[in-house]
Amino acid sequence: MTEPRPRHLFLAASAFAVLMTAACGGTTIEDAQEEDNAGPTGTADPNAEIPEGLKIDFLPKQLNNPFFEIVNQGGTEAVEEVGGTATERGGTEATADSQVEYINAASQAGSDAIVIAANDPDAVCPALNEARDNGAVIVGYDSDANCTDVFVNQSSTELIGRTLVEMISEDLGGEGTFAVLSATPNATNQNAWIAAMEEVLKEEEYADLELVDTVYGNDDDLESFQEMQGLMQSHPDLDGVVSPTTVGIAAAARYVSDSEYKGDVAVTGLGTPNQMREFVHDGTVDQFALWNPHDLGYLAGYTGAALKAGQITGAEGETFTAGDLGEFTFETDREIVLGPPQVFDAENVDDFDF
Ligand code: RAM
Repeated sequence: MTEPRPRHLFLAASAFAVLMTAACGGTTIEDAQEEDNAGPTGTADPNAEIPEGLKIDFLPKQLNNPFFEIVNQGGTEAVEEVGGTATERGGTEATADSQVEYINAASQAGSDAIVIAANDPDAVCPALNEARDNGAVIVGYDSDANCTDVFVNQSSTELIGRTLVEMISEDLGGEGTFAVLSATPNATNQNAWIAAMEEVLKEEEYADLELVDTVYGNDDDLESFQEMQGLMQSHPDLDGVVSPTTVGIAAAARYVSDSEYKGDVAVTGLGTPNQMREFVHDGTVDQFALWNPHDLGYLAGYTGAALKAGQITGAEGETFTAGDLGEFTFETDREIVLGPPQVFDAENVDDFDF
């Protein structure tokens, strides 16, 4: 993939995220989710060498999702940089069942690190725990499970929820009804972001915004399109939709751009610039957000290698170097954060190529 040109934005953003995470202090939603996680054990040796030939397996939520294609290119790049072998494993539907099969396959193939975007916080855990017993370290990326060793979070959960609320509020002039078109009902990441949005919506500034419905398109393009259509049938006066998934927002925008609602119903959420560009230029979408998917995969790949090598255990305060992205610190136990989301609009969407 072509690097996003204003890369410095993302790097500056990482530093900002660290500050934000420190400033916000109580990451309550994340903490609540992580109660059952394995957590750091042993002592880190920052000087430990990454052994050659590590087998690192990436299990995205599903294949053929353009977002994960970019994430996993970043992951593969990192693994190649440390002299290992990256394997991407997954099915075409975002289900925990299919992930269990691929976790078992990775484990049987002698995986050193399983890097997973979980489709369910619990259903993948028996298989992941077995893989760990078989020698793999377990890294959550994008969407965590309750049994990972560490989690590579794309951004602070609170900040993503806040950004989503801010965007729909700006789109609606601070007043109106909106619905959420999410991914799968069990997705850890989307559920955490929706919970964060609900918290932010309690603030006085957002008193005139009303979240009237939440529907699930299962990160399937057609299902998401139909859910968007269904939303307009059940709420003909709806003012906007927030879709915190790159699959959902693209389908919602396509539906609205071709309907009588274009210009009337606001569409925002999390999307890739390459998928959303046409809808920004045709006036369907004013703004949307995302992080750098390539960097998320790259950071997750380095995290898997560093964890397997013993450079880190995931304890608060540990630091390691993730190749070109530089140094990262566990600001809290078992979690590192890539950086804050970037907002895209007509002014900057053409500056990004992913
Ligand atoms: C979809 C997936 C992924 C999420 C992005 C924003 O591609 O649901 O998990 O992080 O959207």
